[in-house]
Formats: sequence, C-alpha cells, structure tokens
Amino acid sequence: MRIDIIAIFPGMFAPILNESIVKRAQKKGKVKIYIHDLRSYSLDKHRKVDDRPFGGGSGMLMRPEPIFAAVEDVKSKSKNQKAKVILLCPQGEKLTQKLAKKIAKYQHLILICGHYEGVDERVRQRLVDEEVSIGDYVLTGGELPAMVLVDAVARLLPGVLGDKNSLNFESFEDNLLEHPHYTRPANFRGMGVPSVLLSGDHKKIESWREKEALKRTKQKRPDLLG
Ligand code: 9D3
Repeated sequence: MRIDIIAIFPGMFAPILNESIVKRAQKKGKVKIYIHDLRSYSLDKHRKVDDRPFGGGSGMLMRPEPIFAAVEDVKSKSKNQKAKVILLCPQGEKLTQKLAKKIAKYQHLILICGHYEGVDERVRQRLVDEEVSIGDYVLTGGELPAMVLVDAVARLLPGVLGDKNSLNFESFEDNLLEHPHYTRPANFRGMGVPSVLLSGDHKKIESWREKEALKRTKQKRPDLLG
C-alpha cells in the first residue's frame, strides 16, 4: 500500500510513523508513506493556506487551491493506482476496526489532514472519496487522526504482523474484551495469580478465559454485546 499524507504540520509524522509496527511495515516494503507539506502547494507569496469564511463568522478555513494542487500532484505521480482520497475531519465516519479493515484493502490512500475550522466545501464536493473521524472529541487538526488511521491500517496489511499476534485470533474475539492476563512473578507484592492459570489444564484455562472475557465485557462495554 502507498499512503500520501498532506498536512500543514508535516514534521509531526516522522517521530511517530518511524517507530514500532509502522516502521517495520515500511522496512518490509508493505507500506510506503510520503508526507507532503500543504504550504508548498500554496501559490500565495506568504504560502498562506487559510482564509476567512464567506458570509462571515469566526475562525479560518482551508483554501481549496493548495489542497486540489497537492492531491492532483500526488495522483499524477502514481498514475496506475486508483487512489482513495480520505479527509480527516470531525464530521467523518467514525473509525472502527470494521472501517480500518475496509480501508486496508485499498492500494493507495491520499490523506488530507483538516485544520482550522475546516475545509472549503468544494474539497468535499470534488476531491474527497471518504471522510473519517477518530471519535467524538475535539482535536486541533487531522494530523493525529491520520497517524491513528495509518497505524490501524498498516498492522492489517498481509505480512506486517508475525504469527504471534496473528489476526485470525483477533477476528475470532472481535466482539469481546480480553480476559485478564498475568505474567511472572506468580506472587507480586502479595498479589497472586488465579490458580487455574498455573494448573496446566488447558481445557479449564480456556473456559476460565471465556468466562472472564464475557464478565468483563458485560461490566465495562455492554454495548459490544448488542
Ligand atoms: C466548533 C466546531 N468544531 C467541530 C466539532 C470545529 C472543529 C473542531 C476541530 C473543526 C476542526 C477541528 C480539528 N479536528 C480535526 O480536524 C479532526 C478530528 C477531531 O477533532 N476529532 C476526531 N477526529 C478528527 S479527524 C480530524
């Protein structure tokens, strides 16, 4: 998968995307990520990318010209792929594991990071295929959401995760929270480990884990059980 990210704070991405799973995915050649500075597409002499809203009101909007220029430039440099243009914005579809799985099937993503009070509506009208939000809380821009989306998608690409955290296992348990986990030591500051986990009886362990997962989901996330 190829991912192009268009942003006004391009420096935010490298420290995050060049670590951990996403770094590994890039090293293995499973994903190629390119960051583009929106300002470099502004023809304005001050490299301005925002302007005041027609009709008045407080706050600034992102001007359409630099965004169109950036997306058209990226598309022209990767002709054979059909890119999906995704705008990160508060009114987008909420990112879920289901949506991440759908997006992971695309060959080429162009992510536009919203900022200020939003983008000129013609960006949505002519340029954007999908709008994505990462949840109902107010952030200062679309950069962090873009990184969240990249992280959620990159780990789903074939060959990115080892067998250890295999995805089959995950989809099996999609609608339950995890059971409690314990590692060594067996006694930590007076706190023990449920004896079933030390019993070596794998049938018993499995049914304990199922029961605990269900109990936990009922307590903390009853919405997941429908
Ligand atoms: C006052 C109205 N606000 C809408 C809720 C305006 C507004 C707030 C924050 C407009 C843009 C932003 C910046 N946020 C994003 O661009 C954003 C975002 C978010 O704030 N929360 C969750 N997901 C996302 S994706 C992009």
